[in-house]
Amino acid sequence: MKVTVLVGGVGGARFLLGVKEALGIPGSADHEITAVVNVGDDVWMHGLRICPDLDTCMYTLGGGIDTERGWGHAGETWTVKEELAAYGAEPSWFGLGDKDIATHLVRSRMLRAGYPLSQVTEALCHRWQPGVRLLPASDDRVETHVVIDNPEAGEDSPPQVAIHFQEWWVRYQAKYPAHRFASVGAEGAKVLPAAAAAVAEADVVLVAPSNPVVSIGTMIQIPGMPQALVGARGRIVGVSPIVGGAPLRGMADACLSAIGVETSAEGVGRHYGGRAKGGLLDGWLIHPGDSAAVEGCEVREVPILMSSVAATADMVRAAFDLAGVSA
Ligand code: FO1
Repeated sequence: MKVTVLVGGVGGARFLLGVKEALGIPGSADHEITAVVNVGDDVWMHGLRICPDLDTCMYTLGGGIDTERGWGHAGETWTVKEELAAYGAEPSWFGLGDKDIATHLVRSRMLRAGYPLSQVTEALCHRWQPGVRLLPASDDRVETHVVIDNPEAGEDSPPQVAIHFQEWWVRYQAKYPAHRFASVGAEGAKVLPAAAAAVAEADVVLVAPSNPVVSIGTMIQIPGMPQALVGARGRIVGVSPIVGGAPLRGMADACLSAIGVETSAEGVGRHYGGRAKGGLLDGWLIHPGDSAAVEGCEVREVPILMSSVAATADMVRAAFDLAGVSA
């Protein structure tokens, strides 16, 4: 069976562990998983191209993630970060670990040599063996920037500024309300052809419980992706990232309120829309106790807390069942 998963960062990586478990990977040879990963969080820092969601998936699936943080290497050290701070080299608010920097050095050198991000990712994955094909949603730059009230507003400075998503997320912990999100580069970008094909040809497409605005939302708007989703031969089933009116981790609520969407399983389900009504979803999994009516989409209540790989695998099997497929 061919399974394609739309994923963002930490939540998406944990979800992929459950998809592997549900399909008996590694081991079974008659299933393949393709993860189409958000590139909107990607950023140039200190001359290095950092791809947080691709790296989080690669490290998590390859067994190198720091499970406490959910990002970066296990057993990390921060010597280079301290040295950069000693030089006053900004940004100092972003946690670049020594081991993680090796990944960014290899990636940046390959990008500068002209390799597309998809080939860079394939090369990095030779080391990590994630057991899942990791594809960036695009080889092009499509960065999420956030419009906020200017933190240093003065009489001659603009009332609003656009900052990179990472600055909003990491430096400011989203404490400045986002007026809107801008996908810088989206107009000239195109979906990675292999990612579009993976969506179109899959027996089932799963939408991971990632941030519906800045991970899933940005990805499905990349030119070419909507067409792939409309033409997908398999059913498209999503898992709510919101349980009991709150996100399980991260700050999806801050993102949802910025676009005027209610922070609830129903709000997100309606935001994605039912596929029979021109939206994304054929099916929508929500947690017991939540309720959601989404026109043109079948909603089911199953436990969706990723409390263990086994629990996540159960949720994935429920998604397969809702999609009318079985491993
Ligand atoms: N998240 C933080 O909250 N603080 C950090 O200092 C930080 C550094 C970092 C470095 C590399 C990387 O791949 C991810 C990193 N993240 C950090 C996580 C990242 O900002 C978010 O996980 C994603 O961008 C959102 O999914």
